[in-house]
Amino acid sequence: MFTAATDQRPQGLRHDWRRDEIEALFARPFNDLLFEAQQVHRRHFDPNAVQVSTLLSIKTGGCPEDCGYCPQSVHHDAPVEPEALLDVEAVVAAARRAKQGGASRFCMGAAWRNPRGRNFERVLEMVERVRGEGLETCMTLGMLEAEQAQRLKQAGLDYYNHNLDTSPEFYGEIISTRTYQERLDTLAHVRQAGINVCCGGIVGMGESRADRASFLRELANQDPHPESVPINQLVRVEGTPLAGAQDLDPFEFVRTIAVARLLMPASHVRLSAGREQMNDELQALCFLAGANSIFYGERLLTTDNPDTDHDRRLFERLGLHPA
Ligand code: SAM
Ligand code: DTB
Ligand code: SF4
Repeated sequence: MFTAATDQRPQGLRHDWRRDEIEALFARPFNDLLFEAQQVHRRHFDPNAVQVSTLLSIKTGGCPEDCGYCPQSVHHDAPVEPEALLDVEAVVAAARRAKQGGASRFCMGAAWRNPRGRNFERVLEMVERVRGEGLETCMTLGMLEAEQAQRLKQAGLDYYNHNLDTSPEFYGEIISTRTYQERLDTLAHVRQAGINVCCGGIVGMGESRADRASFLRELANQDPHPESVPINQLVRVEGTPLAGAQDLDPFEFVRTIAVARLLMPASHVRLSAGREQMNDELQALCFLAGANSIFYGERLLTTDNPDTDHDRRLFERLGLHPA
């Protein structure tokens, strides 16, 4: 019932979406859109199971890229103290704590344009050791060469997170130091190495609905779909160019989740950054719209995530359980 048994790849998935079709989904009455997304969700997943990942910043700040949303860029003046790459033992200790807290996947993020030299050797060791603790592993280290992706695979990496962030049309408003095509190239290297792809983006950066449709089209027209699709709501950080971005209508955020669910029915859609700024009712609507993964733990990379007690209580109140 939940996934097709034969070739492990669910049947009937589309990779040829047009933007006008996706915009038509966005424009549907809210109740119709959510009902349909929930129906599709139930065909592929246990509707009350939510995958739980914990995030750790293994190398913080000092990043040479100029992503307009990001507090870790050297181009901006956000209150983030740069730190060197963590020791392997510190990462393993954090992974153990995450597992005890109930996480099934441990995601490690580094503020790099791309990994290099001895640092790359150290992250390979982190992958091996964290996997040895019985957790799924995920890394986000910036751009990868094909050979680096293969070495991460050999070390046992399960997922690589690399986001498209927004539509190709809006992208130039946000980032100038890395092209959209470079992102697609890294994703191809990850896919070719046989690592699961975690790829999504950010909404609430001042993009239009047409941009949100175009961004989801880029994700959904990848074949196969990314296994994991993080939808982040912009966390506005003082000192970044997007600190003063306009509020996004919360229902528009829920619609984005629902459309992602309809376009990529068998992928995990992660209600990612921005939960700390949402109330419980809005998060519940996101789960109803088809979100089935979260980051659990009181910190994202440099910004706050909800308290773990609060999240445990939210799961209880909604009858959700970790997948
Ligand atoms: N440096 C690597 C890279 O960008 O390729 C990996 C780490 S980077 C922080 C991972 C992702 O976090 C970004 O692609 C972006 O989607 C998300 N992110 C960063 N800052 C954010 C913010 N203020 N609000 C929401 N999402 C954010
Ligand atoms: C993703 O899409 N969201 C996570 C993860 N991938 C690495 C990062 C969110 C970062 C939010 C801002 C911060 O804490 O620095
Ligand atoms: Fe650097 Fe990643 Fe932040 Fe961009 S999103 S500035 S690449 S850490």
